[in-house]
Amino acid sequence: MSTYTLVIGNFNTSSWSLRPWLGLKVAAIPFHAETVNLRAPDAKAQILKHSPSGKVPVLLHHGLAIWESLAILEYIAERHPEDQLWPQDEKTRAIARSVCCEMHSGFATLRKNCPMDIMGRPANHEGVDIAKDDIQRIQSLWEECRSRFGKGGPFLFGKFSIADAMYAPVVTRFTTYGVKTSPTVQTYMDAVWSLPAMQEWQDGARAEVLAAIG
Ligand SMILES: N[C@@H](CCC(=O)N[C@@H](CS)C(=O)NCC(=O)O)C(=O)O
Repeated sequence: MSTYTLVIGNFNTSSWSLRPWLGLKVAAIPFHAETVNLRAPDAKAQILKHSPSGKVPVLLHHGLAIWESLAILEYIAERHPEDQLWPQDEKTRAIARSVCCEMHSGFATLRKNCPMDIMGRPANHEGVDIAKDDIQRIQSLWEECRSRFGKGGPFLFGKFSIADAMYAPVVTRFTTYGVKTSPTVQTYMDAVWSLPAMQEWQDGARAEVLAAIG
């Protein structure tokens, strides 16, 4: 039986929830997902029952509540070293952490103007132009990771790592808003989308959106 409970928000829109959920799924670590509909009037009260920050995701484990997506992924990586959720080489791992921190603390213009909306496909979304500097930085970051560290597989550091979990919501945004990508970036995005766990998350988003329109 799983000892982890991950409290998450909506599949279609909760970008921070997707990150640890994907890490746990790809590493095949059993967990129970408890969802909170962030649009419900009592959403804040529901979250506050578990999370001191009043935000999701939060991981519940043996009486501990661990909040903040990156802290959750770090906790999982420490408890399951055999899953190699960080690159094994010390210097490469340091770069992977930089890449993750840049996502966790940055790209506010992209996050604000191109919010995650997995099932949406708005035409000519003006947010793409507003966020062009963030989009350019992310694409060059992905290209650099792929060329310097990507030899062992299709992900940023070859094998799937926490860096891919952190950027998965950006992959969905680029798809939703039809962002123009280089061939290298497109190939990377295809690899993320072809993860069975991404398909499962997308199925959750589809079901949620269909339920909302009745
Ligand atoms: N820095 C946090 C961000 C968490 C966050 O903003 N979560 C959103 C959902 S994606 C949330 O809980 N929103 C509900 C609210 O603020 O009331 C993390 O990395 O986990």
